[in-house]
Amino acid sequence: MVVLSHQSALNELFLVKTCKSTFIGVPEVDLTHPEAKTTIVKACQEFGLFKVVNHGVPLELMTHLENEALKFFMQPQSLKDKAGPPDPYGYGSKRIGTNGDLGWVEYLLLNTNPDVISPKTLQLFEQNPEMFRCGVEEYIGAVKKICCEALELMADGLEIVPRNVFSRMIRDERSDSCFRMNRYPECPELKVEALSGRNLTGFGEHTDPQIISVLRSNNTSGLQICLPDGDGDGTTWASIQPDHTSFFINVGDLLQVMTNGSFKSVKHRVLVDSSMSRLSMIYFGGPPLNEKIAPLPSLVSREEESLYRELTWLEYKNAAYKSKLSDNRLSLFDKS
Ligand code: GA4
Repeated sequence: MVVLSHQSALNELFLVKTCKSTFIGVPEVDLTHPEAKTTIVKACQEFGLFKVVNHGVPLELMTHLENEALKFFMQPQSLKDKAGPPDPYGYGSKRIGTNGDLGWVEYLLLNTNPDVISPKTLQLFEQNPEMFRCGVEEYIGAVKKICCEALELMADGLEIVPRNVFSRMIRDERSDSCFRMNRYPECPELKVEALSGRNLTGFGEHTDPQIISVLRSNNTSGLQICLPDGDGDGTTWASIQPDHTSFFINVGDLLQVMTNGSFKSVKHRVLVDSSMSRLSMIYFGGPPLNEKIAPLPSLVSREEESLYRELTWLEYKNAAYKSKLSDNRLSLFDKS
């Protein structure tokens, strides 16, 4: 019999039953294509996710930061722990948020305002903290640009003026956005017979609270989205083919609210691969904390059609951080 070396760690909290899931092709968008606005709107309404190709961000810019992140994660645990626990920013391992969620993941969560890579995190890049800081800043600059272009195309596609109705919140210097680097270590134990038919949860199912998220990962699979039409038991997970040259953009809760439910804040999760580690970097674009969020008047013809009430991002964010990962946070906006 094979003895599992990490059996106690691979406890029920991480293991999920393998359920039927297939790879789906997600809509691909070239932001410079004349039809881009139509494809994006359709994708946001149907899936809440699309893939950005031909974006012009050099692969080296992505791989440079990925390598810096890997250098960080390869350090001894005791060193990494000095950049934690997350408050919510900083280094975290296995614990996600503060309400008992666990995942087979280690991560660095950073606030994106320039001066907020905390000294405790920065000091860990002992050999070259500046290199890391520059890598992060350069990467965020590039991703933020793509994010704003996509948001402007969404406004065009929805025929909303001005077209910066969403992007202005991200461009605002008080924008409360964050950046996350996740490493999902491979788990060879998953191959042993005793665990056949089981998957390991890297990051449990959830929706992103912000406006929009831009993800880039290495070529290890794991990301799954929940499809709108269930197969009877209500949940169908679809795997997303990784593509280290592209970005994946998904709708967040605030964008679902502002579009009055037309765009879907897609439920997603990450499962662990048995033989390859997954490294992902995600930019979460959020508005300033005091920004009032409600369905846009131009998308609601009569008051009764408005599905959500108004909240500030601060109110929503505070409530979100008190919730469990899989909670339905959007219900806080519900009118009824
Ligand atoms: C999900 C999206 C982002 O990763 C995140 C996460 C945050 C965290 O890891 O601290 C949360 C989660 C996320 C939503 C509910 C709360 C807060 C963990 C958690 C259980 C950084 C975010 O903004 O919200």
